[in-house]
Amino acid sequence: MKTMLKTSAAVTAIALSASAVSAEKWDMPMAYAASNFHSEMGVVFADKVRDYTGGDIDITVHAGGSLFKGGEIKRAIQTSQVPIGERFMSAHANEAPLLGWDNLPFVATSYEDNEKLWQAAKDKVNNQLSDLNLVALYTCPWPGQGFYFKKEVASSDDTKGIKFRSYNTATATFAEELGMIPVQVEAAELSQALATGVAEAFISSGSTGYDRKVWEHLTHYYKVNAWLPRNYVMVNKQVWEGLSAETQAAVQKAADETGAACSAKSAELANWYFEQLSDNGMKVEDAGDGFRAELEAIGAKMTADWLEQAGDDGQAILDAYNAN
Ligand code: PCA
Repeated sequence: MKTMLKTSAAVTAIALSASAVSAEKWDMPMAYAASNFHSEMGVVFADKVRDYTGGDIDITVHAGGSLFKGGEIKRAIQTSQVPIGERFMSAHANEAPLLGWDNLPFVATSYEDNEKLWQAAKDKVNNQLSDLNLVALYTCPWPGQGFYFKKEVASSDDTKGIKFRSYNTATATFAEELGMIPVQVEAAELSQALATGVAEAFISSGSTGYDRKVWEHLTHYYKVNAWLPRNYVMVNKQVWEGLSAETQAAVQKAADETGAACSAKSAELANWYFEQLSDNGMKVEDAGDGFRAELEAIGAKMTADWLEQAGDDGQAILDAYNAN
């Protein structure tokens, strides 16, 4: 009996020390404002992970580019400076064109179609991310993308020479096609760029315009709804592969639930953001027919360019999307 007690005490001690050793603290840099729904959902995810792993993984969210700037987050994860983080997926399309799958103008402009496109793209995107030493846990769409200006714009005649804040190579191309001068600026630094005149227009959702209070500098928002780009929460591949199957399943469950909740939140907020822009004095309207026709022509060219860069995999994604 005595021996048994001793043995069981020893087993308990080992179990305790094993769980103490396996309890991991993960810092999770995120690129966008702490009050933005993406970042709030990052905190929901962290809470779920803590819950479903029984405290084995304890994630601390660092929003707003505070730990690593938006443009540095992917590399920080790839090189194991942090195990996990979040970023805008198509910002990485310069390195891996396939990751621009969600940046194709006027291809999938509702949440439903955007989800359909993601289902068509998912396996290929995950293969691509694996080559980059990353594993995506969940993705979440921004509301539709439209144009912010500080004057009325009826066609490209009105956009020539404007300094345009872009967030990836595709939006820089869009700007150039409209005769504008692109400059890449992080969302976290957007208010400052507008205040100092580094940028005087940009493309984004109502969400980022609201977060950055752009009505302090700009006057017009055109609801083009060109695409719904996604953020993704990614983890370093070795870190992921080092987890037990049970822990992976717990983290993935947290990720699946958070991804679905985040997407629903985005849809729920889309019009609310427009109301906030409008309540703060901006003119929020649909682009005029002439401007829209120009944007659609540029969009078709951008999709053709993407297909050239993304090759057969890109074509397969669009084919699968169109077949459904
Ligand atoms: N907001 C982010 C990306 C897309 C969006 O709606 C930004 O403007 O940087």
